[in-house]
Amino acid sequence: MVFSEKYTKYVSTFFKRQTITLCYLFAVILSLSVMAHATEKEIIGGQEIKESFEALSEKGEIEREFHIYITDGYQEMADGEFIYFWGYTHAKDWADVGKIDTIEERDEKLLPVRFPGDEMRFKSGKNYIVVLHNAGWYETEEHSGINHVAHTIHWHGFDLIPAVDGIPNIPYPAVFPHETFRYYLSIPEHIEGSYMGHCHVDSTNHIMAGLYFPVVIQKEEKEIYGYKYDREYTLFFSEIDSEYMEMLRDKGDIKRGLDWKSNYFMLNGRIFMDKLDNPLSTINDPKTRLVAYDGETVLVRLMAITYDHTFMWHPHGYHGLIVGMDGRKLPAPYEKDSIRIGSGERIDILYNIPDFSSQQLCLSCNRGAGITIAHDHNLMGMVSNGIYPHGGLTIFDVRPKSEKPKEDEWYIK
Ligand SMILES: [Cu+2]
Repeated sequence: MVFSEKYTKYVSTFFKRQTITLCYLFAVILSLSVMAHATEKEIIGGQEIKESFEALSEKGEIEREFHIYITDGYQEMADGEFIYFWGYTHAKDWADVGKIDTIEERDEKLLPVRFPGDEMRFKSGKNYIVVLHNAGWYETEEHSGINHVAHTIHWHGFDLIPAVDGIPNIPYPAVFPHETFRYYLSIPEHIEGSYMGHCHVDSTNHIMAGLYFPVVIQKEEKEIYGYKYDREYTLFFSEIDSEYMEMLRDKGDIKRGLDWKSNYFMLNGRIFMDKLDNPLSTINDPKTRLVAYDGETVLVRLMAITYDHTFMWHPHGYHGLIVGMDGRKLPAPYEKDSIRIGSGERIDILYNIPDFSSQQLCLSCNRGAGITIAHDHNLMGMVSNGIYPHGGLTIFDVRPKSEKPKEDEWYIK
């Protein structure tokens, strides 16, 4: 072999070896980077609906993508108790923050989890994608039977096709820890009103544990079914059994569904406390204290999730005009002062606050600014942990027009 041939062979072998080494190094770096950015596993749903939404996305016709996470936590109640629960939460602006692996990561990336979860709001005639992430449990005992459970979102009242309706295995599997599922939602032009989302896996355990949140579909700003209003509140009644929840956290025996015995009855996940300045009480929550100004019309979107309690919403001082139920306009609205609501129902009620701002005659008599109470009149619901009036009670806090802020900065959208 002449020198030049020998040299060529040497150089070629060298480069082959280098290439193999480089490929190996590249593979190692790639797998390390994949490990460092381990992603969630996406559960593949309906291809047809996915493709149609990809086409809408290319045309810029997806109004918004929401990312919602399921995890567990403790809710501090106004009476000082901490209740273990499961809930839906999200990051700032409902952004995608990827896989959650540790409690530190969860607390850093996601807003504190609460039940009910935060309201999700859609516009009539628009398309949305909601991505459900199962972020896993962080508060359970190691041996608990509920340590590896799956969830979904059932869009209650949306009348959807099974592919995005959140019923496990009809036809797509539910979402286990570190998995995701994409819900494709097209809201028809003519649909508006009040709805809710909740999990539909082992529903008695999962829903009662706290997996529910209000949903609003809005056609026009400050208008419902053609009726104008000045401000609105969503009031979500629910009940929880703190001892059963502790059993789930510890033992996780999901076959004890008939042992549930609610000991807390709540409005927006809170109870009323007779110590009026208690910061966790219903009346000190801006979403639950019904602040209004003389002469205004207030929309109350009443919702409920219950095990077997029926709530009876009863404001003192006001009859409400029921304009919609379960996401549909009532052909003949009617007035009531005691409004029964059971699990899954939504009732849209308008309260016309009379304009007596100059008189300020009295409290609780519908003749001037002041405070009137509004509460569950099925009186079991006025007791939590055995004590009255620690239940679903809030107040109408009607203020004179002169105190009305120029800009309703606190108005809850
Ligand atoms: Cu669930």
